[in-house]
Amino acid sequence: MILIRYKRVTSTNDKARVLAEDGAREWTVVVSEVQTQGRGRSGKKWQSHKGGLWFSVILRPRISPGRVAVLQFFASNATRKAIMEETGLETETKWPNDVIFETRKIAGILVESKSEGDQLSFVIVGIGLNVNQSASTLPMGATSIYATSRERHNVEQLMTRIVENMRSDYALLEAPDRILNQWWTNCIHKSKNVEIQTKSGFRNGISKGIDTDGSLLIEQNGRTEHIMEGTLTLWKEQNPPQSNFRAKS
Ligand code: BT5
Repeated sequence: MILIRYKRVTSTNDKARVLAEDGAREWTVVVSEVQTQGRGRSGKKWQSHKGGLWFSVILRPRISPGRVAVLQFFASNATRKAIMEETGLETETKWPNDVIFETRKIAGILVESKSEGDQLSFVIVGIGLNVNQSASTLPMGATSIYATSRERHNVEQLMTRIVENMRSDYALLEAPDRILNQWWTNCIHKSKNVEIQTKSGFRNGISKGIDTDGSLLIEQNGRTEHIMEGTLTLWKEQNPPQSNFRAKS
């Protein structure tokens, strides 16, 4: 691992992209104490104050561009496992890119990539994990390791463990069933009733699994639908919206 540390950047994904364009090697990692323009999917803001872990990993996997979504699940697995190994907290995954403790979001993943024709040039895996921030500084629906356990942790140690976990599963990206199965086994909405807000409206159904293109399979009235993109809400019981989980995507 080649580690590049900053105190303050706009986004570690931006820094990593410039390095990747310049030919940086796989497993080059950019980490920053603060991000001034940390981002999530579709331009959403990612709050990145001091105390959290904000980093990006440059990868050049030999997979087709159509399979790049698998890296979200790969990175979520590595993050969930590292949290368990380093802190003992049991978290769960939520489609497509969240790690959840109980009902709150503790980590998010942002995968960005560049391809030329049917060749993937590079992938930037951006990971944000709330570590030592107190609850009052976190956005609604979020938690941190400290807010949950009252224990402070070394952010770089957590980062190293996440990267090690990614390395040990890296070869699985070419035949990703094990990555997807592991993600699904630890998924918070496995076989549960969910609602997904998509660009074309809301979809409801029982979440049944994920496909190798990253889409979520939901079943309603015996029909299975693939959802490519959206924000998922999990209903605890069958009576929305009073019992809505507050974790946001
Ligand atoms: C994500 O997006 O969850 C991806 C977050 C990726 C952050 C990392 S940090 C290192 C790298 N550099 C970056 O600039 N990004 C990556 P999404 O699923 O779109 O969720 C965004 C939503 O999460 C926001 O709209 C808020 O509701 C919520 N949110 C914002 N900041 C949060 C935080 N610190 N903890 C938990 N939730 C947060």
